[in-house]
Amino acid sequence: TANCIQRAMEPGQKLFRLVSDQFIITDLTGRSVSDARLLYNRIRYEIACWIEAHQYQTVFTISAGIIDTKDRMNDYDQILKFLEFALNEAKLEGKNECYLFQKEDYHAWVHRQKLRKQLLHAVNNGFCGFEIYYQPIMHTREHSLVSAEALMRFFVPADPDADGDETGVARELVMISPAEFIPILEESGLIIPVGRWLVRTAAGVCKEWQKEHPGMRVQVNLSYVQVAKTDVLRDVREVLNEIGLSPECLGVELTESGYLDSNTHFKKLWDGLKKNGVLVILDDFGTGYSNLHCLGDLRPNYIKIDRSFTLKALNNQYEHDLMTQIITMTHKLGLTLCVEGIETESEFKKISELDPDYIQGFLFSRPQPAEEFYENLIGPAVAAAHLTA
Ligand code: G
Ligand code: G
Ligand code: MN
Repeated sequence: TANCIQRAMEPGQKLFRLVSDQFIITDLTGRSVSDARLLYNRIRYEIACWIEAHQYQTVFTISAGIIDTKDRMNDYDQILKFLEFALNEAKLEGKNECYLFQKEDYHAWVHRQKLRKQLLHAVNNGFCGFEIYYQPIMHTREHSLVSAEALMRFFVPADPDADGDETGVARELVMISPAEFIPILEESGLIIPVGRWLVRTAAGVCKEWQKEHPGMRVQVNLSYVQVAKTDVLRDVREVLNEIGLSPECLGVELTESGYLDSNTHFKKLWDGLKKNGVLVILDDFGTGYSNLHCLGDLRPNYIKIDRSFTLKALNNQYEHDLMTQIITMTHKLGLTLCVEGIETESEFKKISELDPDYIQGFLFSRPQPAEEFYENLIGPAVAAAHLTA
């Protein structure tokens, strides 16, 4: 390998072996990053020739991280750290690739590492930092509360560097978006304990709410990692038994992502949940793979129309007609339908004309903590029930 690399090098460049199969090439002659890329391509060519000449008895890839040390990088340890990161990024790009070091990428990676640690710490400390927010799902015609979607939130202390406040006073908390932390939970497998905790907590909260608002339901989102790696059906049944919540008061929202389609766990879980009376909900309908074939293959109890589709239907006649037909069709199939992402009265009016069963959106309420949900939604729902009684 070293010989191949050396054949590709230019005068003034130096080759060092770092450890095992890692090398460092330095160039202090003032050549540019594009010269570094050219060098990388020549190395790959030399190695490809060597492999070919040896009848493919050995095959390997060559990944490279490139650092431009012109911007005042002269700390050897730091450069090594950056190089390790850069090489790793190249490998993540699929190997046999080269990656040019970018400070922003490095900082994003450091941030993710920190968040990963905070998530792990939270899981090991009674899920402290995790919160569940609830967003109401309303009956379109009756304007009444039917269910709540449980949505995960994660809070971390504000960065102490940001405000320089070292007085020991409890620091402010900042909320991390699930779009950011759920992928990390999934990668690390932590989604499994956190997901179990969420189902248990949300089911318990729903049971409490039912004391005042009988028939109240709760809906949880499941990610494909949970489906693939744990026995979700067993977990769900255990929780329902323990809490004493009827299965039809728990909804499980799943998104068909193409991956799940071919997964036997997924079909088994889906059918098992249905057989046990739990509501199976096809989330994000109208995006990605959550499309017509799912209605046939999966036969969900109910489907949720994604906000992106709702927006199109609000702004375009053709999409509006399409949504009208989809709602008519799902009703003919005996399925329930929820339209997501309604933010204003005028949107509500326009979408109501299509007669979807349920509506979810900021118009009724943003996702909020259980106590606030209780005050703002359960209370008024109970009062309304008394009025009609
Ligand atoms: O609440 P918000 O719009 O920020 O959520 C962003 C995304 O995170 C949504 O797609 C939502 O489905 C997802 N999400 C929120 N809570 C959970 C959860 O508990 N489990 C999983 N798998 N996804 C969640
Ligand atoms: O992917 P999923 O359908 O689970 O995403 C649900 C998310 O959609 C919730 O986390 C919620 O924050 C978000 N959401 C719900 N209603 C609205 C809305 O009216 N407008 C916008 N922009 N987002 C919404
Ligand atoms: Mn959802």
